[in-house]
Amino acid sequence: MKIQTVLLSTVAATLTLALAQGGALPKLAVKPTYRVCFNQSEMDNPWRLAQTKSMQDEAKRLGWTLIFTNANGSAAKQVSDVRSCIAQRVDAIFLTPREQKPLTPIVLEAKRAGIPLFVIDRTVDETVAKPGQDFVAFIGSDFYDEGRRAAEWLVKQTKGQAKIIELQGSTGSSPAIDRQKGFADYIRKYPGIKIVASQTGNFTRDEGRKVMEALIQAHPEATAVYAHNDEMALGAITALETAGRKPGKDITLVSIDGQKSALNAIIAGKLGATVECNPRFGVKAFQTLKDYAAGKKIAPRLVNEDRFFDVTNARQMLNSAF
Ligand code: GYE
Repeated sequence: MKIQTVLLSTVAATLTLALAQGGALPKLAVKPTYRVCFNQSEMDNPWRLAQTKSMQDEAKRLGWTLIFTNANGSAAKQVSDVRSCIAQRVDAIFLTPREQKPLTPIVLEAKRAGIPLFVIDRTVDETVAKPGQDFVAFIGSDFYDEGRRAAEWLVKQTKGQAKIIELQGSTGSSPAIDRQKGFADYIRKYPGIKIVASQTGNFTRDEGRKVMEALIQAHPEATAVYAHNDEMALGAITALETAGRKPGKDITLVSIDGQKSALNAIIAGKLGATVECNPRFGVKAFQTLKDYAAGKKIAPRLVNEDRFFDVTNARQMLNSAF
């Protein structure tokens, strides 16, 4: 490396660090109502719809003004959505970052602008922007553990023998990264369990179906599917049936989210199990904001409790699923 490059990258690293670590979190006054932003990443599956509804319902119940933006699956649009919330001087921001890295600098920008920001559902790059330091808190599920739980079920169900096709979530998103890792770390100690192919289906049913169409052609030996969300698992079921396979019989599927249609697929014997990922954030997110304004100590990570659904409880839990 040339000396200038070394110097430049050192300056850049120091700057990032200074920006990330400078100063306390912005304060929030106690008020009867607030004007807050909710910056959603996309609205293309039941999970997102349920999450948005839960935020809107709670804002309505409290009589707060909720400015809602939808990035339509574009990290760049989401950055400008947050920036426009900063420009509007809202009281606080709830951000559900589509991807980790591209959404990290804007979190630091909100802090510099004096606006408290809550990261909900997915997270940012926490080595650069830290919960409790650069943003108030992360509220969401433990995605690593969701991946681990899916693996644990699959290993048991297949008695330690499986050739797995993995359908990953949106590339660069924290649930895709952590669900991949939690699963991979767990299966490492089982020599009979192998991932034969892994590709992104972008968390959508249609892409899940298309990707599975191609992968099952290339890997007819597959005996299991691990999908990072239910929508992709449901798409995969369609693709597998078209290819003449029998989901639930000659191929075992496990996924994550716990939406109603997935529970119905479990009842129909096609999907094996799904780890819940609770999308109902409204009450918790708004309560955390109120606690923060009141000066209470907020834990940097507020982790949601997630249930687990399989043939033993799907029918009974159906009504409580989203
Ligand atoms: O699993 C998926 C959604 O970020 C946890 O995103 C969320 C995930 C969820 O699109 O269905």
